[in-house]
Amino acid sequence: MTNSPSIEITDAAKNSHSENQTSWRDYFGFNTDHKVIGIQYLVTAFIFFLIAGLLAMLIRGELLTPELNLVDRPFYNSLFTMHGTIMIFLWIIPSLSGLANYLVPLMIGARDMAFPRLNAIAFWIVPPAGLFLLSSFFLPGGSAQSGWWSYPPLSIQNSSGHLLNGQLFWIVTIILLGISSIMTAVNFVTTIVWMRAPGMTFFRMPIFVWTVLSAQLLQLFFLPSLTGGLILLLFDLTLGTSIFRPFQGGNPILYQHMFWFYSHPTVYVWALPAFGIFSEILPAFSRNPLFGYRSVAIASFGIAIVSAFVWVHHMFASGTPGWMRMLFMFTTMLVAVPTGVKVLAWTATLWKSKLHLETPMLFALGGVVMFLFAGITGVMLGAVPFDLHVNNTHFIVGHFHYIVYNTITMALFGAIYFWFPKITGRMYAEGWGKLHFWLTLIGANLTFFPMFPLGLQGMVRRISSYDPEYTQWNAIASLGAFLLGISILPFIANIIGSWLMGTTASNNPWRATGLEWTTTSPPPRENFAEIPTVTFPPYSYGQPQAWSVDSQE
Ligand code: HEM
Ligand SMILES: [Cu+2]
Repeated sequence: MTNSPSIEITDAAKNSHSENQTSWRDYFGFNTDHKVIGIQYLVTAFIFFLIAGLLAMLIRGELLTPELNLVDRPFYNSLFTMHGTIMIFLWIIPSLSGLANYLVPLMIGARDMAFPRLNAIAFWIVPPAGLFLLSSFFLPGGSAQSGWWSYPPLSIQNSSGHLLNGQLFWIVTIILLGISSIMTAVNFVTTIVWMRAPGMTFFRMPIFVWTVLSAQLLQLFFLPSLTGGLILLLFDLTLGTSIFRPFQGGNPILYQHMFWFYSHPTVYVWALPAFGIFSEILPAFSRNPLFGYRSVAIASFGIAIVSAFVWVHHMFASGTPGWMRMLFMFTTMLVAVPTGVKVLAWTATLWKSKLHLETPMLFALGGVVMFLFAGITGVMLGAVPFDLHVNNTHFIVGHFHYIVYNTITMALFGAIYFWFPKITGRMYAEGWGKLHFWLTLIGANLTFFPMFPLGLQGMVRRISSYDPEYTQWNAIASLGAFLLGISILPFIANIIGSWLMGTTASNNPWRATGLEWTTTSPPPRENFAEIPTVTFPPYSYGQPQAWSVDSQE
């Protein structure tokens, strides 16, 4: 018994490959296998992560001491703009697309994504777009310098002329990456709705699949707002229109709405899959079913829906009228409800169980605890009076790095260790993994915690020199950042070394319950010898064989 849409896939697969083995050459070409594309995304994104990380080291190097001594001011502006842009659009988003690409078809019992060629096209937009953005460093006048939001009028005013070449490159890059992301979103939503194996009802899907579905629906609905805003910005920049130009009757606040209407929901495009990762790893390493599975699944949609109505909390200080501030303060606080459901479910899953503290579990536990800091400071920022006090200070930078590094990047590392045996057929080295975890946890807190007191004391963000009173906390943050830089080395050594010569992994080394663990490690070209029929709910630890396929272990 197979479901009908998989016929198209089998065709696509036949065109590109007939045998089951993937060779290293496949990774450098146009390949339609979702697993190859998943790895292409992950490796590409990781390279951009290293580049943006180097830019962060330069930023923290400059901020090590109060004086301006490493770079000049325009280049500092380039640094934080490119760091933020690359980290978001070329690390977080593509790495999560890569992970979801690899896992979702396996988890729902499909042979590939719904549109394999579209999938490959979407990927192949990313590396050239990223290189195009990087090349803007070498333009006369350098890269874009107006921050990752590119607010007008700063991003379009023609004071030096040069500034704008970099800005042009920036806008074109983000439009291209947006087109790629829309293709990806169409593909995931179609795949999850139509390609599930027999018996894989919505409420038997692993939570990771739920979170990908809700995140990709957000992409589909809200990304057009950013792309539209950027096209209008491009008009103002190149054609001399005045849509956002305040002195010629344009409205710069309109851009802020178009930007944040997407860019708040996008925070959940990153965070939801991270929650999905926690929801896979915590049950596997406590050998417990996920507590409150249905509530967690529904909460993913709850978070997605509420997150669509909070964007004005980024504009509390933009002359927003009082009633609107109150309204969006309320909706912002509301996000804590479905999020709280998840945190409670994770805690209850761990309750009174024996924890197996291998590297993926350490990263998941660390990520959940760090998320508490991120979430609590987020609710604090949702309160208008508090936000107005710390607006545009390092408190904000601290808050969102607890999300993007300490929660999401930690979750991604946990996911890579967790599924490494499945992806490569080999085990990683546990000792190196643990070293990576502890260096990350210590480094990340040393780097980002000092930003809270600094912000409360009034140190604004996006400045390259500061008053001597801020020296101590900044020195700690910079040393922490260098430690964080070092923490990546054991990771790289482990991944490359283990991939080449790690011990062979069994099909299900963690005794986890997802469908992906029932096939071989690595899985064959079309994932399953025979499409499985699902008869059990997910996370059925302590139950008999959950799937009606032969267990190969
Ligand atoms: C490698 C560790 C990292 C360090 C040491 C670091 C450090 C910093 C610092 C110091 C700033 C503030 C610059 C300023 O305001 O003058 C900053 C800004 C920023 N970072 Fe990071 N960061 C790291 C990782 C990340 C990650 C993983 C993301 C993921 C999305 C990210 C996204 C951003 C964004 C969006 C900005 C704002 C840029 C702007 O103001 O336009 N960072 N980072
Ligand atoms: Cu927001």
